[in-house]
Amino acid sequence: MKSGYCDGNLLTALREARRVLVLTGAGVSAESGVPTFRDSLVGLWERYDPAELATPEAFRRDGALVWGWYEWRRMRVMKARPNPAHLAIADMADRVPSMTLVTQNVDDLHERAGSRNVVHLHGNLAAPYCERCKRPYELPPAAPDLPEGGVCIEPPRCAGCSGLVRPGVVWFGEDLPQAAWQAARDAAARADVFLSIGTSSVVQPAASLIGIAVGAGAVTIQVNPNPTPLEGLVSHTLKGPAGTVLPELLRAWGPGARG
Ligand code: BV8
Ligand code: ZN
Repeated sequence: MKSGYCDGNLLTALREARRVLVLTGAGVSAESGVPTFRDSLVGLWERYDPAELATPEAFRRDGALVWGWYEWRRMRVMKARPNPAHLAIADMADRVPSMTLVTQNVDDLHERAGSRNVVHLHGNLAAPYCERCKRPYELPPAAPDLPEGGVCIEPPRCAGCSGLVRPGVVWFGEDLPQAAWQAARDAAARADVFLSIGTSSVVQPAASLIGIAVGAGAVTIQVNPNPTPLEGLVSHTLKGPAGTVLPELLRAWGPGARG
């Protein structure tokens, strides 16, 4: 079902919402210049399928290729700034009694936009750790200075056990962090409004959250310039870039229950 920003049912649902769940994907960071998961395969990595490179097997096979890819992506995130989509999502939290923000993104742009208690389902680029003893690895404060086409970088070694340090993300084939996944499922089961923003909704189990919310009777809204498998399932689709759609939606929404 298509909607404009000023669809009466949609605005009433937002204005009356008590518990809102927002799920974001890489599309929310796209307008900050952070390539989406698929767009990040350029230069050195362009011949790889992301689902093949973001795996423990790839890291074992060629740690320098994989560590170099994550360092290049971390550099892009550190040079990026939150965009109006991140800022609108942070603002949304002040308009409803309870909002849970769950992200599939591994960047910290939601936090830098002012969002708090962000639930990261797929980990975080800024939190690498030793694959052997799990000791967190302290990254240098400055952004890496890497060529745009990317470069292979040997993964660092753990100071405690000299094991290999790995990116702090959830790779394909790895379980999601238990607490984060539980929090996301609880929020989906209790939400009266579920906003799915900037995600292709193909990666599991994150993509199953919307089904939990629909089953619990939530009003569901997706924001994406492109079609996704959620068409026909969600109550409302707002077609367009999140950096434009979300500020417009907040203007139509008004100050909100707590505004
Ligand atoms: C697991 C971290 C067991 C790494 C990522 C069932 C069926 C089939 C397969 C599976 C299945 N269950 C499990 C699997 C296997 C697999 C999977 O889902 N495979 C896919 C390929 C089908 N899942 C796993 O292995 C997961 N682990 O299942 O363990 C288990 C089971 C149950 C419960 C617990 C455990 C682990 C998955 C996590 C993988 N790691 N990220 C890294 O980043 O390097 S996933 C990664 O890809 C991203 O985090 C993102 O979530 C996903 C997709 O990336 P993108 O395409 O870039 O982003 P997105 O999908 O969000 O799409 C971009 C969207 O933005 C597009 O729609 C575009 O139109 C839109 N857009 C663009 N510009 C804008 C915009 N939108 C708004 N505004 C804009 N301006
Ligand atoms: Zn170690």
